[in-house]
Amino acid sequence: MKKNELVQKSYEIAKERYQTVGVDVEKALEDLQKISVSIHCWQADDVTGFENLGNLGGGGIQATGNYPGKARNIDEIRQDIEKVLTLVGGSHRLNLHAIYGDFEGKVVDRDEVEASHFTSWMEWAKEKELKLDFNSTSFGHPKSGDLTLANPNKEIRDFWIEHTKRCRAISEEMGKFQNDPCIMNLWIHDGMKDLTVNRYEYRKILEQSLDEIFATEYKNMKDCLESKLFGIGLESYTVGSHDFYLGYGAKKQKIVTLDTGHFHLTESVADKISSLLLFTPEIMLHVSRPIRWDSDHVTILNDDVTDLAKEIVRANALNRVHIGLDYFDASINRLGAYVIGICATQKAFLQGLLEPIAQLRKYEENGQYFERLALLEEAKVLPWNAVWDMFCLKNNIAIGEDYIAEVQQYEKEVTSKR
Ligand code: RNT
Ligand code: ZN
Repeated sequence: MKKNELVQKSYEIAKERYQTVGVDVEKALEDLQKISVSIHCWQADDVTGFENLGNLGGGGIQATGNYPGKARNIDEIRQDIEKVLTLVGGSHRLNLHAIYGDFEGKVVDRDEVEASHFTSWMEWAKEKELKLDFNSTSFGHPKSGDLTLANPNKEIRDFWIEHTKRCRAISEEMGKFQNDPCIMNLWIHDGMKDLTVNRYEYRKILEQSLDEIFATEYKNMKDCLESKLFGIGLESYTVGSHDFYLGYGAKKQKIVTLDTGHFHLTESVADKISSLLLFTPEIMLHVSRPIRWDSDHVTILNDDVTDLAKEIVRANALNRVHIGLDYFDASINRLGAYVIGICATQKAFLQGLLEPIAQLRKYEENGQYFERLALLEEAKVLPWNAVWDMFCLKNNIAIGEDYIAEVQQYEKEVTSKR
């Protein structure tokens, strides 16, 4: 039997099987189709970007590995993303960092970036039916040091305030151009390697910098703030901790970004969803995979990710959660890494959408906790994979593992020649 027929057949059976637990598979597929993933541009080139400022050093972030074929310029990144889009279903977004501007060989420092440097991205994205999201970039620059927006040194702080303000203005232009809000994420690495006696001071400075940055109100962009537990070289203290941004976000009604790699390893990020939904306007996600620490391994389908997706679906909050990816593995085929992470995220949401939630809630209402636990267990092994294959078939993309060969082919023809 041909693969397509096999998929069709399994799907029909799965559909009936799901009916027995009151789940409408077609509705789940429709909903999955509408979920877009904000694809991070930085997996394509190990967070290098296109600035022409020379070898920056500066720290704050690090990709490890030297797998051949990384994108070396704007055309190659676009080519790679276009290829990725042929291998995944659904319509998506592209998440750009400020260092990925189209600087045309010119030296443009971070306090000089402007919307014109992103015009070609906006036009390209429109052509590819992608919406853009954006990020300020405070790492990898001589002025990055240990402290940027929280730096007591006014000159350095002002430099980063100027950069971040400009990034908001760029995001506004992107949002206007694409007629859909551009989500701008702010992550800074600010912290201390060793014990500090000024925790309060730096946080106070950061609060003031943010107030200054957010003084201008925009209509076509949305701000989000990303915390972190610690960074390499900054192990003792992170100014922008989760408590800090949670407080700031709740007070100022800003979006808080949850990067799944930025918490204690036993902490449940899924559990944060419902609280954030109550006190902050929306949520931005960086779906990643911590290994021992925030190692930014490729997102895979694991309990952390499915729990997260299920919580969002259970809270009926798909319209309030922006789903982005964040990892940069330089040790394997980078394009394949994209496909694995995007599909894993979609699969997690599909599992959430296929949950027999009505029955589970009935059990809970009746205090039938054995029944609830039993059905939760059984739901894990219902034939969601047949529905996933159907999603691939409907989207006219490689089914299941078939993308492996396509990635290999692209490597042979394109990336291995770089
Ligand atoms: C770093 C943060 C941040 C970055 C990107 C490149 O720990 O997760 O989101 O990964 O901005
Ligand atoms: Zn992140």
